[in-house]
Amino acid sequence: MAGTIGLELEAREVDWEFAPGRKIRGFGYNGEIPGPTIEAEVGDTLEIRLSNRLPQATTIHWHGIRLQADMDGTQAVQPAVEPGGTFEYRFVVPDAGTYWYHSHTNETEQLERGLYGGLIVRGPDEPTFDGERTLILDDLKLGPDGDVAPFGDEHEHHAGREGDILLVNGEQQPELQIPAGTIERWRIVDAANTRYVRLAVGGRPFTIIGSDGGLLTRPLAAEEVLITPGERVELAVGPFDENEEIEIEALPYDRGKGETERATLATLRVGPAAPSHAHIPDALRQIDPLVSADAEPTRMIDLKALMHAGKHQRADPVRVGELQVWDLVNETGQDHPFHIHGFFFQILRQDGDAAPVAVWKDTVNVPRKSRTRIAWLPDDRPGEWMYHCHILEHHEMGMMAHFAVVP
Ligand SMILES: [Cu+2]
Repeated sequence: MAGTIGLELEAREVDWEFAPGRKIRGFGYNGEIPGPTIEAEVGDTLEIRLSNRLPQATTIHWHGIRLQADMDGTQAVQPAVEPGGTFEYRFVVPDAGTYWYHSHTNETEQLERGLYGGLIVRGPDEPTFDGERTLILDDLKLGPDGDVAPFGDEHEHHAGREGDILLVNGEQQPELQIPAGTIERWRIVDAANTRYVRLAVGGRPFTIIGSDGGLLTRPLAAEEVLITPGERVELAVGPFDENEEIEIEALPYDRGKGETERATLATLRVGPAAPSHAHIPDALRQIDPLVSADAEPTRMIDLKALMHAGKHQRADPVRVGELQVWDLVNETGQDHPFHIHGFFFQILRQDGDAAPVAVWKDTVNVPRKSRTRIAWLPDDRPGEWMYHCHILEHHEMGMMAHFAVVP
């Protein structure tokens, strides 16, 4: 039975102790960074009252949720909530998966300071695991004085903002525990402004079971996975042997700004064995293709032009029920994670190759000098929507466009 989940989220300043004895002035929901993880079941109604105790205006975007346009949390659909003000978000969560919520106002500062949290929606037929955790990845850029580095630096506008301090659930290099012999479901979100994370679990094999819009059609064996800002991935991790100590790592990746160094995100300590009841079926889910991978594009989006055209761009409207096949063309020298609000798409091709597995996405990395073809169907939720690069500094600079879904 679908229910209603009521929650108050108070955005306010918080002393953020991201490492023992190291504090900065953060922005949190209910005093926490990340904010409280919201857990719901498919069909539930969320009634969330945002109250703003910050010294600046804010809004909340419900990243990945197929909600009505007026609840999307952008300033295209609501006025920003001024300090002392409130706003009531009310929407149904129609799809199982790993989502997240975050500020959509002065994002470059508000997300860097911690205004984000997880949103988990469970379906009736979830695979069985021995444990589950949500890991929200982030980084933090500090100045020489140990405080958050100033915002709006010219270099950041082009290259994005990356910090040396890597965070998992708001903490630098936390220790995680897992019982030996067990398999856990890890729901991972990249909440960083810019940082790409090529994630590995000590070089051990794991299984990718989900992406932005819930489960894949079938599990995929892997030893690493790239997660770009805004994206989610779900992994089945384990089993490990007693007393093992495993580094959860970010492997080097070059997004067009030079290769990053390998870094430790967290340490996983394996404790005494526990019985396992985990079962990952060979078929996780049915996803019907929207269209064949050879479909001709109905629209081309030139990311280079989008990046340089400045703010307040407007793209052509799309009509409810008319299939969209978009070619995302990236002729710039860096990768860009393309995010569309309110709708899922399927990846048809990446640089000419058909996508290996059907999956619902709302954010996809378009590597530099390449193109990605996506298909999506505007269902009956007309209104004002947008797409943008999820490197927040690019978004702020204007690498975005508003568009209407019209009846
Ligand atoms: Cu970008």
